[in-house]
Amino acid sequence: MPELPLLARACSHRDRVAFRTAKQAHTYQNLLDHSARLASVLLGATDDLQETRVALLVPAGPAYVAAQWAIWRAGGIKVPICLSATEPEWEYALTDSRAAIVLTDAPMTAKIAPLCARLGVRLVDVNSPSTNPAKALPEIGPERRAMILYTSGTTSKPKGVVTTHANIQAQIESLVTAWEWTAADRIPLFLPMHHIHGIININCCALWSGATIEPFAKFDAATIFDRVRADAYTVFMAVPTIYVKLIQALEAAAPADRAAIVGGFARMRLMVSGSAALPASVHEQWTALTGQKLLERYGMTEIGMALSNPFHGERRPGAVGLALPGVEVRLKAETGAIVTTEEEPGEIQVRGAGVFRAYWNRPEASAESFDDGWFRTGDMAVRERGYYRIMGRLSVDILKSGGYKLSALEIEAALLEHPQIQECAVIGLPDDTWGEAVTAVVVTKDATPLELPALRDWCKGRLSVYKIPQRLLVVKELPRNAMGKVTKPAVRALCEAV
Ligand code: MCA
Ligand code: AMP
Repeated sequence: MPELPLLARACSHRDRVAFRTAKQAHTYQNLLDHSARLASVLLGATDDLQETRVALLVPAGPAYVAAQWAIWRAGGIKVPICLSATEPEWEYALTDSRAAIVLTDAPMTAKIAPLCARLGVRLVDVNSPSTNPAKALPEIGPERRAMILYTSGTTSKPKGVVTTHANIQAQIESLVTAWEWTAADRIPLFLPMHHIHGIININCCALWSGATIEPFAKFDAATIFDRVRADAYTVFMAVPTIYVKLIQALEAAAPADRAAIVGGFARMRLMVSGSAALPASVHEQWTALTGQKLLERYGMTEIGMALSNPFHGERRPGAVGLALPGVEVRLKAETGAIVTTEEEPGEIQVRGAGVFRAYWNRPEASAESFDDGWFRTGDMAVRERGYYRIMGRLSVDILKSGGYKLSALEIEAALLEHPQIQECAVIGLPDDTWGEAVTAVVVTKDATPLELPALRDWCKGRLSVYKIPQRLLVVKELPRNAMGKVTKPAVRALCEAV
């Protein structure tokens, strides 16, 4: 029997279906067997990977989970990387984490093999044949480091967020309890598998519970609608941009189709939104269309989920509810005092077993991000009629677009490599579909015109698609304060004026 609780629980559901695809059903036992074989391959001549970093480049599905469990069973740290990232972005994650192995599948092998060869990283296929004889697997304690997730912040390059097995278990148990997951649940999974939303909230919670996941290579409204009208799901989780896209697609559907699809949504026991602010208008539109009251929650890579509207009780549009089980939340005012009354804003600070261990190899950033044992989220909130409401972020250099957290500084650094760009400032402007649209305000080196399509083309291969500016404003000079520093509020005002 495997030691890790997540795997022990999988054993207790061994005959249930963990993944269902259009072609096949995969039981929990299939995943356990696959992961044991692969753990043996990863171990090779060693008995324990001893926290070796293993990058994971596999789409959502049974092979992803087999690989994740194999890394953990062999004693490694899983570093999931973005399937659609550019080569420089992959290289950064592999070198920063000092990954020794990349685990991937046949379709991705050709894409990453040259980089692995250049960096001297071992490339392992997730479907490698088993070693003979199978190796004994090491004992894995809860305090062992399990995962590094790269997240953008106020530094130019993303930081690695390190969580232990105990942190991950706490994050899962909190949500399974709050949202009453059971083995009877069925959920689609179309979110990327290098972020908490896909990894923990959907994948790990479902598998902890013995539930069934339907994986998709990417989000596609028409595909999802076909399954929703067939009552394929009991639970649904997505980012606000996806709800906006679903509303647009539902409104465009023929009335008879729309009625059938809406019926499928209405019959689900839970629909969740998170990763970015859900506009109250979208919340209300969704209820008007489907009768479902979305449950909005708030979380962060460093802490998992922290605040949630209740499963039973009022789900208030524009609010994120209360602290989840096992999570302590406080607001700290600008004065340094802990907020004790309603209507007074403060920074959200979080404490609990799900809070990450540290940033990978960044002791100073790790120390700075805690305030007397509480994690400083950098998000402002206020309590109103009992519930927290998110007001925004402390840093203007962090954007959220399509549910992805982006660093303005990282995008600015990339744009400054452009031969025509002298100076630039990146901000997020409100956008009905994406939440925020990446907007670049630039000063060019000469009078040669710089157009958005050409700039976007140039960015391809350098930046992931969601980091590429959607809007461009060319100006003579960037607004600066008395100290000569570019001021982002003034940059925003400039954009709003045109
Ligand atoms: C893509 N496009 C964009 C953006 N992204 N345009 C503006 N802003 C963007 N952010 C454009 C592309 O350029 C392309 O344009 C077209 O949209 C289709 O691109 P594609 O990549 O196919 O888009 P998509 O597949 O429709 O993606 C939309 C998406 C995706 C499904 C909403 O962005 C997504 O999966 N987001 C979720 C991210 C997530 O899981 N975040 C959670 C992290 P053209 O057609 O002109 O080429 S946060 C987290 O984990 C915390 C803990 C939490 O609280 O949950
Ligand atoms: P990430 O680092 O990608 O995990 O993103 C975490 C950030 O997403 C948080 O710090 C918030 O700024 C934002 N976020 C997540 N959920 C919500 C929400 N329900 N409302 C507003 N912002 C959110």
